[in-house]
Amino acid sequence: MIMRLLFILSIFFSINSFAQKPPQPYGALPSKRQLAWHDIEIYGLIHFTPTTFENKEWGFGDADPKSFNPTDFNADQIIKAAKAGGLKGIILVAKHHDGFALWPTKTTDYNISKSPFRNGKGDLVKEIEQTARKNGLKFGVYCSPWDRNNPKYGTSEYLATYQAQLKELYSNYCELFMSWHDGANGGDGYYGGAREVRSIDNTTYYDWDNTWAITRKMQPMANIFSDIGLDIRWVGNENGNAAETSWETFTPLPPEGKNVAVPGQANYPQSPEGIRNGKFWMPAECDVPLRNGWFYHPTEKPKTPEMLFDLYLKSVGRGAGLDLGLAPDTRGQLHEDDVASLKAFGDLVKHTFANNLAQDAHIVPTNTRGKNYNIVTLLDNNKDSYWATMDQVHEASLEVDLKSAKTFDIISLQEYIPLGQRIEAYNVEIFEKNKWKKIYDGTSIGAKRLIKLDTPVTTSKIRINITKSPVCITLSEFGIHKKTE
Ligand code: FUL
Repeated sequence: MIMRLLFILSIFFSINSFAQKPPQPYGALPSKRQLAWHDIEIYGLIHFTPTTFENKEWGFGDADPKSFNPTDFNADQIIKAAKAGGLKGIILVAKHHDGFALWPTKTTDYNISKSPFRNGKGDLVKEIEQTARKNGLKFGVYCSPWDRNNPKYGTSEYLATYQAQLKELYSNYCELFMSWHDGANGGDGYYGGAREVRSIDNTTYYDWDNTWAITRKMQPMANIFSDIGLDIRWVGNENGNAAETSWETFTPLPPEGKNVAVPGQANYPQSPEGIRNGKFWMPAECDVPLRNGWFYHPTEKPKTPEMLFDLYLKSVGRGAGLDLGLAPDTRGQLHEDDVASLKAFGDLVKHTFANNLAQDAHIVPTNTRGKNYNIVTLLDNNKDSYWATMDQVHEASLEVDLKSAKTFDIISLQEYIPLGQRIEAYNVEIFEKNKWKKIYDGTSIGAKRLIKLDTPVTTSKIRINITKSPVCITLSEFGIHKKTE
């Protein structure tokens, strides 16, 4: 009798503990550095070099270093404005295509020490870095591989210079969250006075495998951005939006007629959407300037807070990141219009998402993996806890009882991405006039999905139906919100 009881108990406990094992991961998974990047969501990209003083977008590389002479540089003003906009990181263009280094580099004379800035004793990379950190923002660098000033550009000697520049930037500015590499690859330039066109073979010239090995070794938490990764891919446009369906995974493929996929030669048509079941976790960064250009031009105006909010929904709200270009003027500060726009945008995001109208809801799922994966975790404001279904359950519905009628126009969903991107299709229904009415049909969720309804709806019950997943489902957060006016 006792033996039988023990046998039954052991079966009961083994079933229960089996049921509560975490789901197996699915597909390509994010690394620790990528997970940290997903948390940042919005960050800024500062362009401020002699090109600002020339009122151009691409400096030729021939501007006199003395022209870099901001009348009232104020890192605090720039960083505080970024912070008010909700930005959680800053990438500084430490060297743009014009080749002017904003730090006192040993690699070229074309640098800040030859300018009047701080009487030739300045280091603008340090000033921005330290101010960013003081204000709680992460810091990263952009060092252009193309260099229109350097006489060695186009020869085999230049790579050592570029790699030495990266090493300086990786050594002197603490932990970086990003190393940003644009895909501009040669063309006309000053090149030490030669003033000619220099083309390079971008499949080999920058030796990316070895160049990025330096990044990995010296800055293991720096996400390498380029048009094809390694960690973060370019979204394929500079408008600031990912595609409606947006996968976190990607497989860089060589363009037609080529046999290697390298930065500057990606399969761009697939970049906005990503590739379902791609070989790598390589989420999209949506880079877009706050104004029209990346550099400051007095005739331009910043985007309005409404436009920025829309971009936020179409980038962060599609599992991507938003990288907003900030352009200090010739004083070395952000224009007051930019400051105002950033602040209003930051407030709009903050106030809209401060209040989850589903906070007190009662959610009933059609399946749950066990008590460690309880549905209440969807409302705990902690993306590290999650609800999951049993292994064999690949479809599920969540009925959300809001307890009273709520008016909202944004629905927020998050998958538990450390276990991969799993969900492929879902829809949302609301209970209206005694029946369920479908209001949205979706595909990808990933790190975050913000569904914006054209007009607000009022209801006391919502149903989320997950209709397609190759494996059991995970969700970490759910929210409904009303965009503030
Ligand atoms: C591009 C560059 O060519 C632009 O000048 C700018 O820096 C943008 C962010 O990246 O590749």
